[in-house]
Order: sequence, then C-alpha cells, then structure tokens
Amino acid sequence: MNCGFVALIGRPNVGKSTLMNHLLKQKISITSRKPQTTRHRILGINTTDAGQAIYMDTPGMHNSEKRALNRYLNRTAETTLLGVDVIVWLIDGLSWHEYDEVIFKKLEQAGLPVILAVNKVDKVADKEAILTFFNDAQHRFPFKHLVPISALKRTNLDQLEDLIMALLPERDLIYPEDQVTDRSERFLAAEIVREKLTRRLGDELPYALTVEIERYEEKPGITKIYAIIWVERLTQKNIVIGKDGDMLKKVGTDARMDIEKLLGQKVYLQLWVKVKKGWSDSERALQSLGFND
Ligand code: GDP
Ligand code: K
Ligand code: MG
Repeated sequence: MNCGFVALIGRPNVGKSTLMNHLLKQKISITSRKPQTTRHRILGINTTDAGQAIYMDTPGMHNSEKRALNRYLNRTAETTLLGVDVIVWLIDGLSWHEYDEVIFKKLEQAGLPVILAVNKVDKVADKEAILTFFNDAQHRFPFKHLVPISALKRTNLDQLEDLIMALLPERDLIYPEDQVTDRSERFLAAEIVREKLTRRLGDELPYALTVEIERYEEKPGITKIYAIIWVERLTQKNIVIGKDGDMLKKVGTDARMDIEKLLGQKVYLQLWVKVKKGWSDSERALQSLGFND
C-alpha cells in the first residue's frame, strides 16, 4: 500500500481547508471567506483501495510577523514541511504573488515532490490561460504535476487524489482505516463554534477571538458542551453577544446543528463570552488557550 503525509500549503484563502474537507468527503477543517480562519494544524486521513493519504491542513503563511498569533501561524505552516512525503501547493489565480518567492525557496530546500494545484478554476473563463500559466510555472520549478481544480465544485479532485496517492511511498498504513482525523471531537466542536462566529460576524469579527471548551460531557443520547468565547475587549464582547443576545443565539444554533451532524447525536451547547486582555500578543496567553502544538 502507498501511505504518507501530504502538506497542503498556500496563501490564506486559496481554499486549503475546503480542499481537505472535499478530499475526505467529510468536514474536518473549518472554512470561511476570511483569511486566518485555520489556526491549528489538523490532519485529515483518507484511506482508499489505493492507500492512505494523511493530509495536513495548515494556517496560511503570513507576511506579518507582528503579533504572537501570526508568529505561531507561520511556525505551524513551516514545520509542516518537515517530515511530509508530498507537498500540494495551492494557488487561486493565474499569477504569482510577492510572497511566492519565499515559497519557491522553501520548496527547493525541502527537496520533495510538489504538485501545483490551481484552485477556483470555476471562476476562470479563459481555460487557455491556464495552460499558458502552467507552462510558465514549469519553468520556475520542477513540479511533478500541474492540476487545475475547483475544491468547491469538486472538479478534478479524483484526479488530484490519484496523483497524490501515486507519489506516496510504499509502507504499512499509519492510521486505522476508519480514522478521519487526529483531533478530538471536543477540539472539532470548538472549531465549529469559531467557524460560525467567523461566518456570522464577517468584518466585525474580533481578530483575537478564540473558543475554549470548558466542559464536555457525553451522556446517553446527548452530549453537553460548555464553551467560552474569549475576546480582548468589552466592546468586542458586546458585538459577539449582539442586540438582545441575538448574535450569540444564532451562532449557538448554527454550531449546535453542525456538531450534532459531526457526533450523530443530540447536543446541548452553552456559550459564554469572556474578556481576557491582550491574549493574542502574549505567547503565554496563547499557550494557556491551547496554542502549543
Ligand atoms: P484556506 O484559508 O486556504 O483554508 O481557504 P478556505 O478553504 O477557508 O476557503 C476560502 C474561501 O474560498 C471560502 O469562502 C471558500 O468557499 C472559497 N473557495 C474554496 N475553494 C473554492 C473554489 O474552488 N471555487 C470558489 N469559487 N471558491 C472557493
Ligand atoms: K479562510
Ligand atoms: Mg484554512
């Protein structure tokens, strides 16, 4: 069997998490229109007749190293390249960006097989332009394969999966066949709450917002989850709660329904909003909230 680790890399918002979910045919990693939605490295495991691909979704690489949270995100993205077997570099347009030069350097250093996947081709009208772009890409780096895909519309994903599997080394399966991720249901529940906040709040979303599961109780027929939403300022707390608690209620309902789908059973979800000053700027505060992997 072929089996190994596959890093999904690329700038924020190119569609890495969407691609992982659709390759797994199951939602593991949260997605939204906002950059920096993905904060944690998360494994998505796909076992087929051809073998086992272990995808690592990563926070996108960021130019700004100003804040502790950004430094953490960059470290996570870069250490992902250590110990993987194949790299899938996702881009979402037919042009290069300033920071891509850094990625080319890292790919050269890594010395691993790299697939360049151009995502969101559902938005590209001129298909000829894709070929022209691939020709240019091939001159810049010896990519193993160049694939146009749409993660959202699931275009060419089977082909991409076949190419990835074929590049993985022959070895015994690392994870049991039925395991889909390395993260606990508790972790995924916190992520789902953060996704719903991200989607509902849009531009109003406080940058430094995080979700902590305080209690997680598995009872017969129901799972009870008590979560704290941490923000930095009182004004942010008011935004998250909304007028008459409206926003928090909607987020709670959205999240509960998704968590019920994930767990396959009834969920009671209680959300609290609390203020912790300056947490994203302090390494220690980050660690106390579980950003330590
Ligand atoms: P990430 O930051 O790289 O993980 O990107 P996400 O997976 O969170 O996706 C960012 C945004 O791009 C979301 O709004 C997705 O719905 C959207 N998106 C992802 N893949 C596609 C695609 O193939 N086509 C289009 N049109 N949008 C996509
Ligand atoms: K995103
Ligand atoms: Mg993501």
